[in-house]
Amino acid sequence: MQKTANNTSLISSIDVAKILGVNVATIKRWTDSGKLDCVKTAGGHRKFLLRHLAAFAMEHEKYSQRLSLLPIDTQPNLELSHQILRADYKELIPYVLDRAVACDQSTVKTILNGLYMVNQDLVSIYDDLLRPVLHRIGEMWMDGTLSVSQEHLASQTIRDGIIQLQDVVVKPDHLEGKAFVLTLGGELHDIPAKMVQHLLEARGFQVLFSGQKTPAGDTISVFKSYKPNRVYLSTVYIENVAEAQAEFKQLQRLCESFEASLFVGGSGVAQLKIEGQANLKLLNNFSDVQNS
Ligand code: B12
Repeated sequence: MQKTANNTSLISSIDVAKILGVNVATIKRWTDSGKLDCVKTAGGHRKFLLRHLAAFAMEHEKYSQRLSLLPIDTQPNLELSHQILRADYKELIPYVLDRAVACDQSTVKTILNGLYMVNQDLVSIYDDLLRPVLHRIGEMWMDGTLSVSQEHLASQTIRDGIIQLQDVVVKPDHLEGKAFVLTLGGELHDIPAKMVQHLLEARGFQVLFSGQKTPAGDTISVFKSYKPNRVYLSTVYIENVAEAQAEFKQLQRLCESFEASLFVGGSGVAQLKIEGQANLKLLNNFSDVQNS
C-alpha cells in the first residue's frame, strides 16, 4: 500500500464496493490482506486507482465481468457496456470511429479502459480495434469525408485515449530491462510507438519514449545516460529515403557499440535496407513485440 496526496483520479472505497458489487467491509478486508492494492491519502483513507482494479480483475476472473465503468442508466450506455464486456469489436470499431471524429475524448477513454479492465489483451485492443479505426480515419481523409484538421483531431483523440490507458496498464513488480522507443527524424506518426511502449511496460520494461521526429542517429546522449538494453524503432512514413537510411545506419551503430538489441517495425521498414547485425530483429506486428 502506497501513500499519496489527494488526487481527483482516486476512487473511494464506497465506489469500488459499488463497482465490484460487494460491501465496503469486504473492500477493507481485501486491502488489509493485500488481495486488493490501494493508496492511502494523507488523511489515512484508502483510495484506488483504475490500475488497482484492473490488477484485481486480472487475478479474479469472477469480478472482471462486474467492472461496469458506465452508469447503465440509459439504453445506449447499457448496450455499450455489453459491447465492452463482450469485446464486440464489430460494433465497437464504427462507434469508436464516430466518437473519435466527434472528439469525444471521455467515451473513447471509457471504452479503452473498460476493455482493458475486462481482461482484453492490449495487443488485441490495439490491433483489432484501434488499428482498423485509425486506418478508417486515413481512408476518410483520403476520400475527402474528413478535412485535414478533422483527421488530426480524430487521431489525436485516439492518441490521448491511448496515453490515458497508460495509467491503467498493470506493470509487474520486477524490472525486465530498459527500452528506448523512438521514431526517425522525419516521422510524425508516433501512435504505434506509443502502443509499443505500453506493451513493453506491461512486460516490466522501463521505457523511454521520445515520440515524433526523433533524430535517431544522434541519440548517443540517450545511450550514455539511460543505457537501454533494447531499442524499438517504429517507422510508418518515410519521405526522404536516403536520409532515413543514413539515420538508421547510425542508430544501428549506436546499438552495436552500446550492446543494445535493436527491434524495428512498421510499414516504413519496406523502404529501408536492413541488414547485417546480430542483435537486430524485424518485428511484423504487436504480437511480435509481446514475444520479443
Ligand atoms: C494518424 C495519422 C497521421 C497523424 C499522425 C499523428 C501521430 N501522432 O501519430 C498526422 C496527422 C500527423 C499524419 C501526418 C501525415 N500523414 Co498520416 N496517417 C495517419 C493515419 C490515419 C493513422 C496512422 C496510425 O497511427 N495507424 C495505426 C497503426 C497502429 O497502424 P499501422 O501504421 O498500420 O501500424 C502497423 C504496422 O505498421 C506496425 N508497426 C508500426 N510501428 C511499429 C513498431 C514496431 C516495433 C512493431 C513491431 C510494429 C509496428 O504495427 C502496426 C500494427 O500491425 C494513417 C492511416 C493508416 N492507414 O494507418 C495515415 C498515413 C500513415 N499518413 C499518411 C501520410 C501521407 C501523411 C502525411 C505525409 C500527410 C501530408 N501530406 O501531410 C503526413 C506527414 C507524415 C510524416 N512526415 O510523418 C499515409 C502514408 C502513406 C505512405 N505510407 O506512403 C497514410 C497511410 C494515410 C493514407 N491513406 O495515405 N498522419
